Amino acid sequence: MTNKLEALDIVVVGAGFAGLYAIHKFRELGMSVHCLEAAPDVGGVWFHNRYPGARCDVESLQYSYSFSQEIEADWQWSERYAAQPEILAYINFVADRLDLRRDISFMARVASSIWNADEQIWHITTEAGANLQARFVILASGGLSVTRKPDFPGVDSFEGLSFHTGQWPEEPVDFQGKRVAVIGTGSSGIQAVTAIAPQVAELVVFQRTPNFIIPSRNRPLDDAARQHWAENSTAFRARAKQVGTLYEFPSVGALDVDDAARRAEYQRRWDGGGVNFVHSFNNIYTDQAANDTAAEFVRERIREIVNDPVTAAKLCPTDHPLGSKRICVASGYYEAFNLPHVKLVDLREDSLEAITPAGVRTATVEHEVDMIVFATGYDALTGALTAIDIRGVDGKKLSDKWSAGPINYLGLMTEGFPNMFIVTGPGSPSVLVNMLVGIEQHIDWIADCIATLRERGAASIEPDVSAERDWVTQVNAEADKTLFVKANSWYLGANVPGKPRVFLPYAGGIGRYRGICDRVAADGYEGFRITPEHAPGESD
Ligand code: N01
Repeated sequence: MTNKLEALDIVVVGAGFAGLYAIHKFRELGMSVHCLEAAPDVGGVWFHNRYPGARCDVESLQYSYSFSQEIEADWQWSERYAAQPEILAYINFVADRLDLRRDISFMARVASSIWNADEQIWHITTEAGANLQARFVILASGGLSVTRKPDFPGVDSFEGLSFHTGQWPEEPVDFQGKRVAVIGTGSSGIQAVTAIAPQVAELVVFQRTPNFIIPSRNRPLDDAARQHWAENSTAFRARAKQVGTLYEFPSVGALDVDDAARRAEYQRRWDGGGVNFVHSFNNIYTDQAANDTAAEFVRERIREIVNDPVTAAKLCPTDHPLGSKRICVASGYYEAFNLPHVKLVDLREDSLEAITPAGVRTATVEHEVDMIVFATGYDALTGALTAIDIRGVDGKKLSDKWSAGPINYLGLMTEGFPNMFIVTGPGSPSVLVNMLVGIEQHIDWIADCIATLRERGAASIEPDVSAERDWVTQVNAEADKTLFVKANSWYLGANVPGKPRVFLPYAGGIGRYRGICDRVAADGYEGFRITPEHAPGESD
């Protein structure tokens, strides 16, 4: 990559869904934009998550861009829930269609981003030593892009093949006839187990926390379903801007109806499949007693499906409310434990002591395997941001500022780091809504903001300290209204030792969040400090 010595208007970090839309959007505004991507091609998490069974649990028709009717009309999804190869093909289709690659440098992992207050310019450096300058930096580096492999003793001593679901190799992995360990039973682990189980000679699943897993009921999309979407897409997309994903949102609580009606509703949604189950009643996320009824319904299904009662009991989640850890979706997961060669190890009974050259050793036994799949998650929402050496006003480091939690305003910016925008990071609805809806809302808002600064001849923007303090309070207050705070989840950073325990996403909903962001903009960017062009350094 050649160095660009003249300052660009925009540098975008990351060429996933968010970064690609950002390139398109800023080009449309006539701005110079360049994107830096660590991977060899576009796709973000969908480039890396090639593990068997990887599939999105937001329906494909909704998990797609809405900004271009032409793109929507020219792409056909084949299944209700698209698998990773199809999502990656879609992302490539969009990149080609909009000719985005000419403004992307691949294999260009950003090492640092340093603000120069005199020039009011960001200086960005890649690990390979390329340098860029830009007035604005858009961090579209992904909320679930920094994988986490626990520091198990001997973790690197294994002599077989090992993989992390989030860094899966491009070449196919042959599981046929192999003995395989899967460590971790979140969304990635359970999908991998479901896909791998029929292929292998032996599968050992290492579970620390059992999760609630709803069947997906995936199926091919027929012409009628596609036509229904096409005919209604304007209305559907408008509604999605308010609710995120188009689930059925009821107006009654789980305890407002009698037992028979409640069970019937759970059964209907279980049979329908997907995350829609969590929205069976309007208080599943907020009322423990209501949540208990949904949780017990799922536990009954587990006991019904899994033949061995001891294994079924281990698979039943009891230590957190349903949905307070990200709900999982896959058909066939519980059924896999009825296969004679699939075994569950409950790490709460028999702790994981070490990875050995031959496999995985627990307190009681060494499980010898040919392959280990680490499905152990991510340093979510903040990991990709603090991994970059970002220094703002007076050389202040982002990682220092966020050492006790990611202080920010609207999830979009943080004080002391002018002209640096974060896409779907902490403090925004991000992972709690359909990512595509959140991404488009963010990029559109940021683009309007930057266009307004240009019109006003302003040089920089950053939040007020008081505005970000109030926003953090609001984010915490929204979380406290929910049961999310009752689980040790990655939403709270609880999966990363030493990470501050702070509920990271904004739980107030995308509709309310959108309203707040729009109002802030309409009120002249209330809570932000805007520095005029002719007064460099004034924001210090
Ligand atoms: O990661 P996770 P993921 N010893 O953090 C276990 C999205 N996504 O990659 O729960 C033993 O959820 C850990 O155990 P515990 C989605 O938002 C979406 O699965 O911490 N076990 C857990 O079981 C999702 O939520 C889709 O006790 C250890 C697992 O590893 C997010 O990505 C598909 C351990 C990690 O689960 C992340 O999902 C895939 C240790 N030391 C992903 N450390 C779809 O759309 C961790 N674990 C369908």
